[in-house]
Amino acid sequence: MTPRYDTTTALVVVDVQNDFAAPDGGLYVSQGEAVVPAVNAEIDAAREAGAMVVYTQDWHPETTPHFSKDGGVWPTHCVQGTWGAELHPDLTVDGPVVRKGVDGGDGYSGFSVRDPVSGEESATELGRILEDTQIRRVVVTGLAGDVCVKATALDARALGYEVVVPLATTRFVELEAGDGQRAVEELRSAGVEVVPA
Ligand code: VGL
Ligand code: ZN
Repeated sequence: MTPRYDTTTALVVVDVQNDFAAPDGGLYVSQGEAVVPAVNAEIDAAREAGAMVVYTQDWHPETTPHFSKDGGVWPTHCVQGTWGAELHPDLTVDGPVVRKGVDGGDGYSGFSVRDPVSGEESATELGRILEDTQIRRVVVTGLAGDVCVKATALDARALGYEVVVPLATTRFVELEAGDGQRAVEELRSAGVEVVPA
């Protein structure tokens, strides 16, 4: 089901990038390519209603404690300037793109960056973009549902927005089996409206 859009609603499209959404991507999320038409349909609905669309892009340096080769948990993905970091070629792009992870932090949430060494958090432009346009409701879509979509939706809730996550527009990476189901429960307990696919 498509959430309703209006000028106080923002659609946030999280990390629909080749490394997550293409079968030969560096951190392919199973069925990740299936989110592209589903997200495009949301983008069309949002644009028709005059709602803003904002994109995030995972944008890591070559070396970061985010990657398993450097002591983290993830295979190398979304390295700045590479094919894998590009937004999926079939995604409709019409709005600002906020890059995260740029400084070597994990950058899970579109709203904050965390310094990998000090652990200190600071804000990205996403929060300011939503404040400047008087947004009260945020629809969070994209990849991956149990990582960056979850972190972005939880931060949006913490910032006081009404938050909707349509499951048809996301897929789970499941670093550990059950992460997807746990993410849905966590989102629901935080007051996020999780729309069944
Ligand atoms: C993501 C794992 C590592 C995501 C980003 O976009 O969900 N997942 N980096
Ligand atoms: Zn990443």
